[in-house]
Amino acid sequence: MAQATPSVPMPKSGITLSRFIREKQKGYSTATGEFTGLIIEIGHAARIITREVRKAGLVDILGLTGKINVQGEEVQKLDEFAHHTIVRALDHTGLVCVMASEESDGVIPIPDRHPRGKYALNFDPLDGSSNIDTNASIGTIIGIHRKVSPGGLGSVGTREDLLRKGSEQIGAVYIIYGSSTILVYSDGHGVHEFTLDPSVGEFYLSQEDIRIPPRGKTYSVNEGNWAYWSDAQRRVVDYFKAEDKASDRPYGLRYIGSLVADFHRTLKKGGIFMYPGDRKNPQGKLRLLFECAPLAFMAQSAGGAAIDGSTPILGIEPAELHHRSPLYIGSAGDVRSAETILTEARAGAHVA
Ligand code: P6P
Repeated sequence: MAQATPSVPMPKSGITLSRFIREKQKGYSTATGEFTGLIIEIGHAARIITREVRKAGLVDILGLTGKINVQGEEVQKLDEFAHHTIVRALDHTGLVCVMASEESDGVIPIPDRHPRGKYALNFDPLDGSSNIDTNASIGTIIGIHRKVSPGGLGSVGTREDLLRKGSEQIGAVYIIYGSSTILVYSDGHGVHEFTLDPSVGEFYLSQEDIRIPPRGKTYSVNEGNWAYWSDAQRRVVDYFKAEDKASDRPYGLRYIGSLVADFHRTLKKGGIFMYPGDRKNPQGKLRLLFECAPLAFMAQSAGGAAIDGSTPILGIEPAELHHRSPLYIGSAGDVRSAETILTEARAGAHVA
């Protein structure tokens, strides 16, 4: 007697990352399975980094390497480990032609001994690393481009494949190493979240097609920089703090100081995350290619928005690999409110 199909639907937890993305990609006539393979390899790297992050409190992997990265920041051992893990997981797959990382000065070529593929990756291997020692969530951010430099498939990738507008990305991934490890990816058609079951070593679908609410109830910014902000930026924060029942204000303030964690909350619950430019850093602190553009791609795919204060993040032409940009990202309505205040303040300043 065949087992009757259980009346209880298969729990979403039964859908693995590889099964989900294979079935999704089958729906695309031009899919070759290479994007699928790339995401699965990234998932493998995420599991290895998870293991080290979980051990970090136990093994002598905390503390500093004594090295300084291109940003002038001390490189933590876990940063370096995450960087090398991602490079090693991808460089031999024949899926990638070139990479660039927040931890590398220039481009990362694929060694001649390995085949080269059609994807070019910009990534921040371990964002929020200043939080490593406090056990706060940290994460990996990856932007995916298709090769455009001459030479055809299998040829060497160059910085031309990486130094591009965010609107040319064909995918983005971020991973959060928190109370659990979450992997979120988008190929431009929806944003999907997977949670790692460490007992099985598999990522299982936890939310399909995430949509950012048109407005939220929180704003997220480091108010400790108030003294360095422009009047326009102060007006934006005053707006979200002001009482106005009709627009559900004041908003609550949530700020973890780890971009992937602050963004993930904003993606799921709505609201706005801001890292503005200020007197100390006119272009802000965040990197366009390794942080802002991949998350802007994700936000747009989920119905949200991302600007630098006036221009869509996805429309910015990067000047160099480590280009920095101010970032306002989250619910379309809240980003629009911030943009209106900034624009009016600039016009007013202009008139004055
Ligand atoms: P601040 C972490 O160092 C980071 O790069 C992002 O993850 C985070 O959003 C931001 O910097 C926090 O910066 O100046 O508020 O500590």
